[in-house]
Amino acid sequence: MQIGIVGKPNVGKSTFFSAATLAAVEIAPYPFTTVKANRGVGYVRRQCPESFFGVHCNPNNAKCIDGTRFIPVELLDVAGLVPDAWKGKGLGNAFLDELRQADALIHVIDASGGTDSDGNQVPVGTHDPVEDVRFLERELTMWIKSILDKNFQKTAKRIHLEGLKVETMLQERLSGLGIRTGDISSALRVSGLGADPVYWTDDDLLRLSEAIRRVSKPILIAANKCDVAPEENIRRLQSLEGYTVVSCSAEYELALRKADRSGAITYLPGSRDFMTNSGNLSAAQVRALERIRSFLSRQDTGVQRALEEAAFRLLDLLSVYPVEDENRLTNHDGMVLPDAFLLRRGSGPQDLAYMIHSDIGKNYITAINAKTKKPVGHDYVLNDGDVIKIVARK
Ligand SMILES: Nc1nc2c(ncn2[C@@H]2O[C@H](COP(=O)(O)OP(=O)(O)O)[C@@H](O)[C@H]2O)c(=O)[nH]1
Ligand SMILES: [Mg+2]
Repeated sequence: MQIGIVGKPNVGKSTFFSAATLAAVEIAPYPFTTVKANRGVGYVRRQCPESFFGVHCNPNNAKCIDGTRFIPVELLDVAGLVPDAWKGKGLGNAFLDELRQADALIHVIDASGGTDSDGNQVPVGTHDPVEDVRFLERELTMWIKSILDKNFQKTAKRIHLEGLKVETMLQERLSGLGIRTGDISSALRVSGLGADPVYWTDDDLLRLSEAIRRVSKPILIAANKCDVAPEENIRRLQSLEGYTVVSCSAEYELALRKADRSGAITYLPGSRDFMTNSGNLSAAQVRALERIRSFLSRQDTGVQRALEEAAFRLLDLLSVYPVEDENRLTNHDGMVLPDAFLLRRGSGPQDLAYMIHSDIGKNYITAINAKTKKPVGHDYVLNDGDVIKIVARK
């Protein structure tokens, strides 16, 4: 699963990204951590099934603290988006192309209204953050439309003359955009378009692009800089229809995680409290921590919650634990409940098998539910917290 952190310059994307990817506890390096500088791993929390089984887990791809599993998700810090990026302005299409593989977006907004449309600093309260929401929607929609527009008439004629399926053509054009089969059909349905694209107008294509954006790149709004934002701005963002909005202070979350790292405090991401450990903090550090503590008495910093809302609300993901021995709950090295995977709701055991390895997916026979110790039925769909042994042909 990949979540893109997007927004115009200076809203706090990199701060959010650094905070979310600064592991509070030492975690084994995950394969994709080294891919690129702007890629990193964040963690979403789920209750570990260890308590259900009365065992103690040995996590491999994550950490488990007091029965809470921190499960990895890949995060992508995307360079600042400026108006008309879809036409190639600024980093333009390079920026947008980075988003191709993203399953969901966290749109970081300066809710304080202290950053103008181009990312310049302006006095707090002078820019309307709701404008930024519409701006990103438009950039993404126009980007998708520009992909559909290329040689559209020619392709439409071919479909018309040869009686081809329009879904196939759209799927081809949008391949690499992380769009699932089914999403295209539902986008076509929503936009009320006929099967023959020769008759589609430019407006039709715009509506279709809009519908495709909604299904393929769901957006969560992180109303950032809420530590300095006027209350009114947060309220207006929260009342936007069709959006999940999380008010955030990426700066406070980063400060807390750094202080935790240094040993000055003990802080668990997402919590509303921390413990001060060291007596030799400077007066300035003490004041900063007190300011954050008073902020936490009103709300958490929002960073952890934003990731979890994106994973579990927008993407509707489930956590599933594959094991090789359904009685001991171990992998081949004897580690108990080693890995947690995130899958979309509606996935079956064979989807899990494919995630582990394509060969295991191909050779899949059945699966055993470790909670019941019984093979699952043919049309079994996975539940959150399932522990599954895959049975595959050797
Ligand atoms: N008050 C406040 N400032 C923040 C917050 N997050 C980021 N900033 C500041 O906003 C500026 C831009 O942050 P940066 O992460 O570089 O933004 P980016 O260009 O979107 O990556 C920096 O001065 C940050 O310290 C926040 O939650 N609250
Ligand atoms: Mg940045």
